[in-house]
Amino acid sequence: MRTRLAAGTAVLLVLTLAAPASAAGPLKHNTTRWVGSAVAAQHLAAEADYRKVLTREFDSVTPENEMKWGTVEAVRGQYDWSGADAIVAYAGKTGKSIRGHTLLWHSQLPDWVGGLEAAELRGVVREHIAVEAGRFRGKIRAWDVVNEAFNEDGTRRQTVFQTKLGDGYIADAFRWAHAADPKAKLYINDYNVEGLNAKSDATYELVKSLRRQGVPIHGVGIQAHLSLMYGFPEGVRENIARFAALGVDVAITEADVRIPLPVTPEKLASQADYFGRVWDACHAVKRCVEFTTWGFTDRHSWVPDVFPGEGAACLFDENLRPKPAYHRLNRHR
Ligand code: 9MR
Repeated sequence: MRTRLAAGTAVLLVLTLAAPASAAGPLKHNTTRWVGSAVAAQHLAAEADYRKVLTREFDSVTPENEMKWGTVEAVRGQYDWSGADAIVAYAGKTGKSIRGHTLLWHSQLPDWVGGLEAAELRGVVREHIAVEAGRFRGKIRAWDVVNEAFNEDGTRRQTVFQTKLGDGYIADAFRWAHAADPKAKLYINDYNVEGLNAKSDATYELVKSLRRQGVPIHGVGIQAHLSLMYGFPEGVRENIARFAALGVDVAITEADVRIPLPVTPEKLASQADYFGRVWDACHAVKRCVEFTTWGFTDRHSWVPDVFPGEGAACLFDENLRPKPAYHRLNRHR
């Protein structure tokens, strides 16, 4: 018996050592976290190969633009849920979890909202949150309730909400979202808060204070839009850990790593390293529950439009072939 066990162990050991450095995937089977991607309803409808890879690799989806205020209510009182509903239906059919994005953001805001006086604005924000979070009640695992509320120096961004409604608009937004969908995890979400810096400090202090006041905030979303041009942020793991210590979850919500073009094998290796370090930092902290990328294929990415000369920021190339970064994430749990 003893010999048989020993032999079995030896076989196992040999098998383990012989396993390739990168597992075959899919990504969703290689992690205990939710692994997601931003998704666009139009590509989902038009491109079978896009749909196939998304369905195979990920277990969570975030509508890239379909749930933003400017999309759902461009004209006051006239709602268009077509894109959002299509993604929710896809998720239902394929068993994907949904990250809702986003209830309150200064960008992609309908023009009509900007011109309102404070009292009316407050009512309209409340109504918007109640209607949207209420429509998808029970179907959204996590909502980005407030998006990008801070400047880089940690002061509040002077958005229409901040200037007209004051500091308390954030707490109000969370309370209204919680009333509309009590089971959804509610997040504040931002970019350039990956590492330890003035902006992540401000986010930390705000979450701490909201928790003390009993405001229903359950998570911090770290977008993780990185670029090889700016180096890897300092202290990502420590930063995730300090948020978790406040008693909230953390999610990587929009990861991508921009490459200054042209793409070379060396740059792809650096990109893999950046993705891998964020992935590892998330897996090092129990309460980091999600790793979502902002799109999965270089065929469709916001990056080239916004950063001329940079691109190829995703895990799969334009032909949906996995890049070194994909293999890097599949290497470790
Ligand atoms: O990827 C989105 C792009 O298609 C939109 O045109 C853009 C509008 O501002 O928003 C992009 O997504 C953003 C996300 O909603 C919030 N964080 C930054 C993302 C990239 O700009």
